[in-house]
Amino acid sequence: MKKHAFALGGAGLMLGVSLMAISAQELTGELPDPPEFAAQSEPVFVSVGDMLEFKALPEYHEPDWVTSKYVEAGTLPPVAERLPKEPLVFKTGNMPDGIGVYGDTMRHVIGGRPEGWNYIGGQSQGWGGIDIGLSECLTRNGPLFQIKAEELEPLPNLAKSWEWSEDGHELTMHLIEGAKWSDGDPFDSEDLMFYWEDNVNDPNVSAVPSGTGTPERFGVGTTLEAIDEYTVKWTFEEVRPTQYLYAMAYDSFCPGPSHILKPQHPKYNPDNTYQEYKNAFPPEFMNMPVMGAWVPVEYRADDIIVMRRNPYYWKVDENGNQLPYLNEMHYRLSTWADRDVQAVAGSGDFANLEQAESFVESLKRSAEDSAPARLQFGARTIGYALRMNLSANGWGEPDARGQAVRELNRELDFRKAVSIAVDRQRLGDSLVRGPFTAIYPGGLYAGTTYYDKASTVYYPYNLEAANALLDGLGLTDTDGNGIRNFPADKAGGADVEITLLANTDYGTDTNLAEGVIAMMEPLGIRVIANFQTGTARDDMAQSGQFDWGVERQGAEMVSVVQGTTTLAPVGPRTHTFHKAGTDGTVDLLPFEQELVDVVNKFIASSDTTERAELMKQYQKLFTENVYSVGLTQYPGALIINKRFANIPAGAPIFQFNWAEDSVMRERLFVPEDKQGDYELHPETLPGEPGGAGPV
Ligand code: BQZ
Repeated sequence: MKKHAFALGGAGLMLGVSLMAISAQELTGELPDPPEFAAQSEPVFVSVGDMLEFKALPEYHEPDWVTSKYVEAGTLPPVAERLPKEPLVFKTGNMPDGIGVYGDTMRHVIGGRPEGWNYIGGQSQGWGGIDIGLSECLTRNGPLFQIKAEELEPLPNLAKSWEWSEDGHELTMHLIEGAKWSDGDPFDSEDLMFYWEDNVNDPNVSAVPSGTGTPERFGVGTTLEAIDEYTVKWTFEEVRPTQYLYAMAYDSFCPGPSHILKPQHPKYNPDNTYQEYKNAFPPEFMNMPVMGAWVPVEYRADDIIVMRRNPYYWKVDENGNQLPYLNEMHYRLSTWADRDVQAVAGSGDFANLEQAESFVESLKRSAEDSAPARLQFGARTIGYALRMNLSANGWGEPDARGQAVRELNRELDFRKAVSIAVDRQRLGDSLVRGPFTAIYPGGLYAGTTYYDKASTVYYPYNLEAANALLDGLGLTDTDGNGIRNFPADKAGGADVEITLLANTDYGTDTNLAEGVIAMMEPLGIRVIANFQTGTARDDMAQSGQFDWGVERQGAEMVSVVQGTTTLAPVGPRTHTFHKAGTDGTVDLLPFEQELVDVVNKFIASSDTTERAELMKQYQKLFTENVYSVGLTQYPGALIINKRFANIPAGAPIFQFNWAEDSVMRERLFVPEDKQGDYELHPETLPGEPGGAGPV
């Protein structure tokens, strides 16, 4: 066993005294408890029936101007004919400020940019709540933060009810009946089947922009069939896998308008390529039919997207008022950091304060009595990790250097060395000082339902041991330039150079990435920044074109039940940093196979004790094998302009979904005496699909 050590100089590496081989036990340490940080408000826990139900009401109402300008003019059917047989009714008792009034606008500011309106064809609309608002889904998870733990199950939405067969393999789902797209076209099971058959199950379509629209998201071997226009039946290999109900919510089962998408799909229009299908509805295409509360009516590149109320929206309050209360929605096309600034300053209305570098300034300005916005911190549900591409069989088509890096990534001692070379406390402090950040060892977040500290293995900062581990892997600096070299038979014995992918839309992502790059220097590893804007970064991450990536973690690390199939590579395309290679298989490492088995058992189980036990096994496997290198974890804060009413107490910025879903924007309203004059297209409705805009 070679026994070298590297006494670490600032710039280079020097041969020093030898070090004993290091055992795994010596590398572990006591994980410090996160500093105390109490969320500023707690949810009021209720049952689903306290929040909503589906039923016909004796009468319905709409804004007066809709009646006088459209219905009485004969260009729009009466509101009762525009609503489904049994609309979704929000219960007044669950609305903090009760029945609302019509008017006003919510002014979002976002850092993304719209690629187009074909969400199920894989196009992003720029995030920040646009797609969440447009793409109503079979079930709904965001508001689950206020559902009693013992009753936790996805909320009904486009699917108003469902029942399991005796043997637990079949789930019959009943759709809302008589609902319509925003252009008046009926919503029915044809929309679901087009999404399922011609997007999720068509490998030529990367269904939904986050890449989660894959068949395995709903279970290997799962089938879906339409029984009639308002009934579908799922058939699963597992018995009663309630887990998949979470996958039927945003972002992975939100059907698109098949009546205008199908004619563009190559299966129905052989003249079109898949790329032409994906791009058939560019951002300039106005009035895209949606099931959401607002319809895009104006788009100005790099400036703004304006949306107007959907006259066919299928939700009402208990007095029969058709929702939404807000007539208009803005998405100012700016940066994510500007979203925080504008929300605090009052020129914007909403922000998920998620970049820790903005905390102190935002807190200072929101503390003043005159502050236009309310800022409330929630639990620590934002976390970052360094993820390594673990595919060695071609995912992302690496060159020789890239292949050599991936083979290193698959070595536990390499991942351990990288992990213990990261000073997590210093990294967190580099973002913001104070009680916010916590050392995050990877895996499930501390403070969440399935977290178990005793199952969490932590390898604390230990630079000397890190270098010894790399020595043990035969990575020595053979040409004396201060950078270790691959073994001679790998990448021609070149310097160990690793690219690090990060999202330039966020200062936090690139700050953390820069920190990791700096902390790898004493190891004699050259990490090269590969910083890309949001959509490009997302595309590179989803297609495997990366060695390492610093990335904000998904909801699966917070709630486990949301995004469960991304916890391990249970299918060829379900995982974020280990997908199938060119032969269609995922070259799982032994511990990954164990993770897959644990996750599949979790999905197949409805026993809460067993599920908790399985997640302890998951956490131990994940952290002792450094599946990803946890970096830092901190709380987010919801910033919403004070004029809005019906904001649910304790709404987290990120838990089962983002706050744009959780606060239920369709129920928010502004009391008349507080309404601003922000509507850009007052008393107008969306026009014809593809038309010029509001009429
Ligand atoms: C929240 C969110 C709503 C995507 C996006 C963005 C994409 C990712 C992620 C967040 C933005 C905001 O997050 O940062 O606060 O408003 O939109 O969808 O980061 O690049 O691909 O997963 O949700």
